Amino acid sequence: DGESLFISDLHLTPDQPATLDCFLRFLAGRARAARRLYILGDLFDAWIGDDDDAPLHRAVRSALRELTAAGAECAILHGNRDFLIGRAFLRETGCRLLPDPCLIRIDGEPTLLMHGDRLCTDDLAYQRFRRRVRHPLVKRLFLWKSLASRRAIAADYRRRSAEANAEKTATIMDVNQQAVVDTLRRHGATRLIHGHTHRPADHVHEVDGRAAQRLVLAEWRDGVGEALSHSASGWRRLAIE
Ligand code: OKV
Repeated sequence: DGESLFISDLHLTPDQPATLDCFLRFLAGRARAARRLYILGDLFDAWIGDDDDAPLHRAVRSALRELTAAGAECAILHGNRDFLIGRAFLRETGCRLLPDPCLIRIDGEPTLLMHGDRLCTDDLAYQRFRRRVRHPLVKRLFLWKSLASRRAIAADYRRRSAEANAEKTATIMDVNQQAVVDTLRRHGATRLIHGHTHRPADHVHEVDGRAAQRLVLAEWRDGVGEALSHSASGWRRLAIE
């Protein structure tokens, strides 16, 4: 019943036009022929509100609208950067927002979809930042500000985050193994698909004596992407150029 495609971490930004072009070609080609596209967070490198009318945002909105108008379904999860994607964006693109985590069935197997940042429980500074900026009242106060002051606040966050990350080790920035097993168990899932860590791999975890699979998606960069595909012929990683 058609192909499902999973992508994440495109981090679209005007500084990387080759990656934007790659994504637009993907939407008009492989994705349009698929039954459903899942975007598991961080489609954008930054998102400060649906009212941001930057050219990149307009190009992506209309390309997603063309995809959904052509009959492909597009489901999107918030990432750690574009968690302010809201109702106006969804209305304009025809995309559906899924909660993080979201349990779906693929081939009868309970499969959990996440962005992945919630699994990085060793990064206490990031989890604190996450709780703060995702608080409904904090989000509303931020969105009440003018676009100009939101841009200034966001630039400040990005500068401070780059400084903080330079001091963090690779282990702190990866998923916590216990968090993975706890999450799989809590949701009764035998498969987990996520992005965020930029460490594409197929992992096997043991959950209560049973094997569970964790498929980690790759980031898109320098005009090259990756999509995880599921169809009647099984699972495949596709290079997107
Ligand atoms: C997103 C991340 C920048 C990581 C700020 C309230 C507050 C939202 C915000 C500002 C930043 C998103 C919206 C961005 C993610 C960064 C740097 C690091 C690790 C507030 C609500 F508190 F200021 F009022 N933000 N932007 N980072 O530029 O897209 O995820 S962002």
